[in-house]
Amino acid sequence: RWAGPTTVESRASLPPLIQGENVTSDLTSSLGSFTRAVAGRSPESSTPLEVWAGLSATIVDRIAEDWEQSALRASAGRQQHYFSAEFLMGRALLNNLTNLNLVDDAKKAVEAYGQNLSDVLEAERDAALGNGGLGRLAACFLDSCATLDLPVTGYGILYRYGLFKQSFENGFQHEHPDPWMEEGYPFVVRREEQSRYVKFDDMDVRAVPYDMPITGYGTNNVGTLRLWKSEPMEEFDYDAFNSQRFTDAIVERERVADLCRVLYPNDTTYEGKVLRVRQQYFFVSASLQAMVDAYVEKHGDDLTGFAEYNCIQLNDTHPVLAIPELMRILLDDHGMTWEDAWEVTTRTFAYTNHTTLAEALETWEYSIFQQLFGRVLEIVAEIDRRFRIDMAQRGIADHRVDYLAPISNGRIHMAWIACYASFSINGVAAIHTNILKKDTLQDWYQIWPEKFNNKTNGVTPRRWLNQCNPRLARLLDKQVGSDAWVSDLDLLKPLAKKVKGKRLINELIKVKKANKQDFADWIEKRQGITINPDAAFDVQIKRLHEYKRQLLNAFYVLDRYFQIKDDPSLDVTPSVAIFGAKAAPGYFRAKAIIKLINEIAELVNNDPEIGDRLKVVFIENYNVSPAEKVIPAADISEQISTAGKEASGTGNMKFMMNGALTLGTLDGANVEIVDAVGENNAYIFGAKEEELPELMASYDPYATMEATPGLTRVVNALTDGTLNDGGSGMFADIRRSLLESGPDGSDVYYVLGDFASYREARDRALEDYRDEVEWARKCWLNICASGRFSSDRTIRDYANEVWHIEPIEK
Ligand code: GL2
Repeated sequence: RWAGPTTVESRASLPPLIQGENVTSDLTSSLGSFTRAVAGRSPESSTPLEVWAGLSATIVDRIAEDWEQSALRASAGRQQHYFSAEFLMGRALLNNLTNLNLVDDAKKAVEAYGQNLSDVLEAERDAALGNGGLGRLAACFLDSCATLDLPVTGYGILYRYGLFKQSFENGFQHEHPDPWMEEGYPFVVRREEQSRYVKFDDMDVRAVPYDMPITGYGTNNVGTLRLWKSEPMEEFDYDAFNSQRFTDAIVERERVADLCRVLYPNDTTYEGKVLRVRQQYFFVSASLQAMVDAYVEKHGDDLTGFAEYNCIQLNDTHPVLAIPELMRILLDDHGMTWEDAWEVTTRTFAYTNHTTLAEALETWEYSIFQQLFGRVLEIVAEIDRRFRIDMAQRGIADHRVDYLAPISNGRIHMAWIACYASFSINGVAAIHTNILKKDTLQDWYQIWPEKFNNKTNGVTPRRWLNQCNPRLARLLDKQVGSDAWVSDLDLLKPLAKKVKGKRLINELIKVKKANKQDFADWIEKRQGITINPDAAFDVQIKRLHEYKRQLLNAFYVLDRYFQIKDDPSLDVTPSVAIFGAKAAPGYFRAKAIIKLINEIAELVNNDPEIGDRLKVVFIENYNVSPAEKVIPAADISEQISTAGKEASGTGNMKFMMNGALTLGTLDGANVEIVDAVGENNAYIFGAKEEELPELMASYDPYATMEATPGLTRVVNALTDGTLNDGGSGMFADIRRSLLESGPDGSDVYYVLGDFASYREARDRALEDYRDEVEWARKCWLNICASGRFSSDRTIRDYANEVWHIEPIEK
């Protein structure tokens, strides 16, 4: 078990899962061998990164046979396949050590060479093959599938560069490449012999799978994440290399490698770039070929039964090209009729929608498809033709048909293809699924209500509680009487009745204090900022987006700053506003908000009159690993999106599990969090989703600003010289977005409209925070009520209601 940055402990009472004569000495000797092989020197003089590589290889060595057996067992029956352009995995080593119950032994093994496990674990780079919630959800799902012994494989892309690294220079965000596996990465294994060819009209590429083992908690079942890498068809184009065209040949090789080079850094918006659609086709084509080949090998080349044995979940529209591609494979490679192929296809796919934001619904220019894959376009056109006939027969009005058709206005509509061809369509929280039904996908809902279902997101309690918060985990072990809660989080529910227990609550207070001290030490060391661990830690960590309203949070901080300046003796609960966020490199206004928060931090943190009453921390290069540090230390969880805009959110669940109280709007899964814990144990504010249309119709942001005490001063600070945007004009742009009329202004996210209500709720939370015991009781109730936000629950629901798969027989 990971016990913060300085010590590592594990649950000593449990026997290691891998039984052996002497696990520790075995581990020590294989760690020695693998480290020597990687580092080419003794483990004692190797760097922590080299020992990390050695220990990681040791783990892969340990699980290799279980992995092989699990894959065999899974392929015996019906299987589920999870297609996703993003898997935000984070670090792997501690996760695997914990699952195998080898933390203690690893610690001893590492120490036998004079090394320290914490340093070794901290040397690991995050596998940041995703942008945010959508990618991290895929990672949590794989963890739950392995733990629940379900036959599920993930498929994605082996990006050479993960999500960019963020630095702040003079408060501005700068982006740097993240070559995350340049120094070697033992947790993926190249499966050369499983390579497939993917054909584009303008190039052919070889797809080579790199498989990552996914261990589960308390099981020897090991799942697989298959990440495809693009390579030239042949290692050398000998003719070209041996002629004057040597450089052309090199350039061509690079063109192929380019395909997987980089993850597109947009969260909830899409970029209509040729390379992006190439990436999408590349990984779905390779994955489908492998699936179909495996089917043929087992069942022969009659593919009519394919959907009995295989189901594919499409994680958003990014992999939707799999629909026409499966049609192509069935028609062209296996000679099926259109009708039979369509029957198989429409019984294979299930589609998850992750956002209602219009800018996220992928559509591709017709001409891009023409250029890249004419045959796939032909198939899409035939789907479109038959769709129009089908709809006409159902009596759907022409203009509706035209709107919903796969091809309209010279563009291909990926979400419409998904809705038409999938047997299941789901949203990711109750409110989100309802918005899909009544709004975004209303026509589809009218035609096929039975396709629609909700699957509220969840997060894995292994990484997001057991590993990142060992102190709380140990307290829960004691209360439950075992570690059974780690794979059955509902076991925490009955513990709610212990909320009056003085001793328990005091222990919880101690846990939180120690976690806060750890975070304070970590951030001091990392960024040189000193914070008071007794202050309330108020945390907003998520991608930077206007709809998530980091601006509302920043305005509160500024307002409080001005209040203290007005009355230097003001008695307020000391608090630290903690932010972590990356902005998409091309999202100007999101970058402006980052600069703004950094300027506010500069102003507030350096004002001696403010002291400990208010501090602002912006965690640089926020990612999975920093999240694991800050979530266990949080007191207040900021979930303040404009109602109706955040499909679910998953950070909200992680905070709840770790005993932070939600300060939020009735949006996404916040609605269900409040429902689970009761409104007295959360701080809810702001306009509701159903109220907003009417509110917006008569909304006057300027008048609202003027009518809200203190708000004008805050908004004016953007441009009156209080804050400095380095002459970029960024802050004036923020002000315009709020106050000016027109489509780019008008405060469309209702920041000023919700300000008063937000301020009231946050003030109230900070006031309540002063009563340490009462506060901790609310935290306890949140922890105990978090069971339904375990991704185990989500995955069970998918498995039973959509995938129709059973745990594999062992
Ligand atoms: C998102 C949603 O914005 C977020 O609310 C949700 O929790 C996740 C996972 O379902 O999906 N949709 C999306 O496109 N991204 C998300 O994080 N990037």
